[in-house]
Amino acid sequence: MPSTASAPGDNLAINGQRLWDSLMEMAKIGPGVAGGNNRQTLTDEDGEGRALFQKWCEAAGCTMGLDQMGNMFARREGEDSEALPVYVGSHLDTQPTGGKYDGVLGVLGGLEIIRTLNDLGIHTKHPIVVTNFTNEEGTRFAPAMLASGVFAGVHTQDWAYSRTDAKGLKFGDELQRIGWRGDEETGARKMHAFFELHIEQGPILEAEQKQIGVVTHGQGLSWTQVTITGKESHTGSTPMPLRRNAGLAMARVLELVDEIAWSHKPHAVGAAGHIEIFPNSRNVIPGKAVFTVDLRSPDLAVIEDMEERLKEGAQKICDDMGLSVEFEKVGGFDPVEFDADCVGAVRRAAKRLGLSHMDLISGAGHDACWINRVAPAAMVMCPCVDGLSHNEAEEISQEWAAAGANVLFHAVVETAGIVDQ
Ligand code: HGY
Ligand code: MN
Ligand code: MN
Repeated sequence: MPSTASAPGDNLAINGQRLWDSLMEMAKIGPGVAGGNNRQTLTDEDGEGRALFQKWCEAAGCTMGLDQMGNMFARREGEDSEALPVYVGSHLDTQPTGGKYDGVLGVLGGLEIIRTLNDLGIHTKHPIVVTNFTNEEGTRFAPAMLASGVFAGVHTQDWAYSRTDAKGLKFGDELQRIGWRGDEETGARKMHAFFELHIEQGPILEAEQKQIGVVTHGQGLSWTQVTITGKESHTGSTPMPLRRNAGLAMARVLELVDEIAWSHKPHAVGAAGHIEIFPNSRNVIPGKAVFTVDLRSPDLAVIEDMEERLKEGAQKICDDMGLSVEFEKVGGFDPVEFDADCVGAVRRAAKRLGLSHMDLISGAGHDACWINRVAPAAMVMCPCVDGLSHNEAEEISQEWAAAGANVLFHAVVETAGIVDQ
């Protein structure tokens, strides 16, 4: 990583109230039913959120770019226009029962850096680009981090365009429909570095009473879609020995997933968040069950062991019950170690600002996990109340948001290099 010029003075800070107001303004788009958000990727609400973000970026003097995956780029010029930009961002799409801060804090925290540099009249050597990555959540179109994955060369764009949602609508068609399919070749942009601010989405920072997480690693993820096929029949007149109950087999497999994850305590985790049962009628024995098993660990060997035991165990359960089972890997990435220089910039910023901080392994996946393959990357985390996320009750304090954005500001500006202030 190229050397950095002077870091910003520790008196330099973002405008926490403006950041908070922008978060609340964005939260009005695609509201949930319980105070959070349902702004799923490539919906009209996602399009509205993109338009608001673009309006704000243009008002801050940025020039906008858009690639063929709908990734958005808001560029603030640097003194050296040839220098590779420092990128900073995250995602604006949410879960169906999402919170107001997951992803959004990272995008609007990046915008707040631009707004603050404008206020202070600071010029940086490297340009700075604020980024919104499409479909980080992977909830409507699997896998998660789809567009940052294409940007990093992990997925082909054609494969990404072919991904379908529960109604059979294709990613590429939906991106076109909402009018956010750009012309830029995805991944053609080269980065000097990438920084992402994100809420922790777990309980550690709050429990340890730390304001900042210096994210050194991201745990790995494996998504296996399991399809179990039995036989529909009457729930009343079918004798127990004759039943081929896909729902029961799924329940036994989910019990097995829990056991496997616990066997690798304290770090491994496992569950299924996506579950579909067919025909889902009150008086029909389920003939089919389709569900996605989400397995995670900071240790790749553990992930591989859990995947193997899932397949072996599920196959035995189904064989014993006279049902068939198929497995499809629908997402995953290896554990990530972030760039030491970028992590150092985050840690120096937290120290300079006198904020309590600790090293952290990210439990959730993030766009930075893929971008780390094509550019030096690091993450800043702030606590969230009760560690809760992917729930409309997700909450952070204004102070936590400002502290995280200040560390992001200092790390980004130190890396971009200050020319004058
Ligand atoms: O699944 C994840 O870890 C991320 O929230 N998309
Ligand atoms: Mn996120
Ligand atoms: Mn999320």
